[in-house]
Amino acid sequence: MAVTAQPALDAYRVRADFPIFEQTIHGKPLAFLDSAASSQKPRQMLEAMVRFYETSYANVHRGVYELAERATAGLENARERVATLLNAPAAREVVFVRNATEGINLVAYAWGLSNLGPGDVVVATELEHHSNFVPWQYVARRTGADFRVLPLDDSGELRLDALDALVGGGRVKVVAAGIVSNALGTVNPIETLARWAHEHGAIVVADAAQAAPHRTLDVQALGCDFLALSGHKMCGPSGIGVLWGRAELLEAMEPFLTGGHMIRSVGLERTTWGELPHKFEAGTAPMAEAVGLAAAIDYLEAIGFDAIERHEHELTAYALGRLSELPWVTTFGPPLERRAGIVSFDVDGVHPHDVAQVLDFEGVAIRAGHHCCQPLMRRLGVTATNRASFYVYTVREEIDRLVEGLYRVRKAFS
Ligand code: C6P
Repeated sequence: MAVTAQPALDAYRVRADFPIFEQTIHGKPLAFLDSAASSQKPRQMLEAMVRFYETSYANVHRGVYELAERATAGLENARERVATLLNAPAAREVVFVRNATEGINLVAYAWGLSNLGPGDVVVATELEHHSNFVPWQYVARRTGADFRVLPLDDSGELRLDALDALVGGGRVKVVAAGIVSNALGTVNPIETLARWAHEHGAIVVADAAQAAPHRTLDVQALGCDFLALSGHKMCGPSGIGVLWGRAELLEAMEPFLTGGHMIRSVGLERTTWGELPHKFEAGTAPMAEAVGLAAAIDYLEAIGFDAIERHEHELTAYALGRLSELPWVTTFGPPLERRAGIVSFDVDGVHPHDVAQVLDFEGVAIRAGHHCCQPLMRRLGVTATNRASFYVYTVREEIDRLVEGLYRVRKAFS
């Protein structure tokens, strides 16, 4: 009797939760292969936000009436939910921000401006998204610290062997690294990097924008000091992200944004700051978005992060196999074992924007460009790549349609 391996998850059933797939694009079913840019939204998350707006909406942490209390409970329940997701020691270490970019800027400004100076070294990686590269480069320049970049090997993996030489005798204060690369899918050895950083007295700022949607994260096991993520990449709404930070670091930091809600008391001469996390949450909170993010986390956990990771691994193996049938396609990135559900590739002689446009007519959405990773593009010797990225609702047929579309691209441009 033939034994068939059980698929990690039933992506067709999952897909039915996402209203976006009920339409056609250019008369074709939608093959959405751009989840690394932003994910689609399940009905469960959308309904949670509508329910909140219809039954529990008011400003939070201000009113003493029933609705305000319900809204505050929604926001604070979401904070607890995120803390559990990340295995954070305390919910007050979870700061709601707009997105991962804002979370990293918060650390760069509020920690970096007070803790960096001449003689200090800030290390980012050549693989980094601009969001965990530019803020550090900028704050290093503002403070007189040295900004250095950890190089990659030819398959797009971090050259950890170059770390010691990179800092030389310098005083390394920050190591900024992504957990998963958005451009190549490389899964970085953050734990090893964090051990090295801590031995040198540096803090580790982990960019989890591409990791949080797809894998179990444990800030204590990772050993990082700060971690940032975006809700919109993990089935949640746009407009909300998370910065997690170790309480003692957050407590010692100056605020990033100032104004309403983040204060303890305001006087004519001087203002004092509120407790964590409020010190970092100036202005009205993204409360409906927080409720949506909590529902998205519930949704992903019900599927299971192990199943999600296995599903994406199977799809990536399939995609790499199918693309290897096309001798005029070059793929970039590390071996399958150290790669998440992202495949970057080049089609001989055709600019990625043209590739993406032809594919769009076939209903296939991919991203083409530098993926906010210009230092990486330079390292690869290209200005842009095509990128297909997978998620819980991705099915093999979409990868087949990508490959069929690439034959059309080839035909159109040969
Ligand atoms: N990457 C992509 O297509 P924001 O925009 O703040 O939600 O996320 C920024 C960000 C930070 N780090 C990584 C690793 C990312 O991938 C992203 C967003 C999108 O790859 C848009 S450039």
